[in-house]
Amino acid sequence: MKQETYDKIVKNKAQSNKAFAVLIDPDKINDALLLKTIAIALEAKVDFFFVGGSLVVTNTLDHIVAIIKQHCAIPVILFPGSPDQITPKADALLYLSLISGRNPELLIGQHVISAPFVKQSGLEIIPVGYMLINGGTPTTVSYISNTNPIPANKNDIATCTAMAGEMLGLKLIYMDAGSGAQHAIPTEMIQQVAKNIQIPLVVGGGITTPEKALANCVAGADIIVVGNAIEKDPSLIKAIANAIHSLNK
Ligand code: 1GP
Repeated sequence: MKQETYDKIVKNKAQSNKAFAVLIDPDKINDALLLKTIAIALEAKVDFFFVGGSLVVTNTLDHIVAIIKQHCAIPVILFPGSPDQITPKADALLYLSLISGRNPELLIGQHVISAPFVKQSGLEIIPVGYMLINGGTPTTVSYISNTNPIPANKNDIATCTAMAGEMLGLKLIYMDAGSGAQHAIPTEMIQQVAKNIQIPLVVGGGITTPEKALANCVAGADIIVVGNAIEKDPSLIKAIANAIHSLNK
């Protein structure tokens, strides 16, 4: 099985280097904006593109990934809201199990149904323990997934959930307050989770400033994901990338 993208993530972590992933939601982008975003991302040395959304109503995923691959070598990682959000043109797939929730469909059910199709895609598969953290308002992902997010002040629940995910063999923990969250995940929670797992930690949802991105990295996040804020102001990419990469050797 392919492992190039995951190896890159692990190597970054081993060197204590922090990475920045720009999230592209296929519903919220057009070709012109995508090309502009790619140009800025190249200049800012963005590490990854994540592509996906909890509700994708357009049929442009394949097209969007093709355009990114055509214009740059930044790895494209699918972040699917459902098993049909897959294209073999990407470099890797976040194979998400929603371990903060108790909806069996999103823990294993949909994986069983889509397994042959996912395998056939030839994509690099990265098994991910996906954890929703309460970001203040109900987000699309908590509504669609029909699960309760972990309360933002319950650091122990988040930590034990991440530890269980690691011991189950998942390769990455992704803590997400949900796209457009009112409050990003508190740094104290990130710190406690990061201290208790060895696998890389991805943090996203409601991050809108370089300061918060930097604070999350100092707290122990290995990859910061930003979508919403960048859609509104693509020039933020440079400032956030600089903040995150300022910690790297
Ligand atoms: C959402 O973590 C991502 O799943 C990014 O969130 O769009 O709020 O940056 P934002």
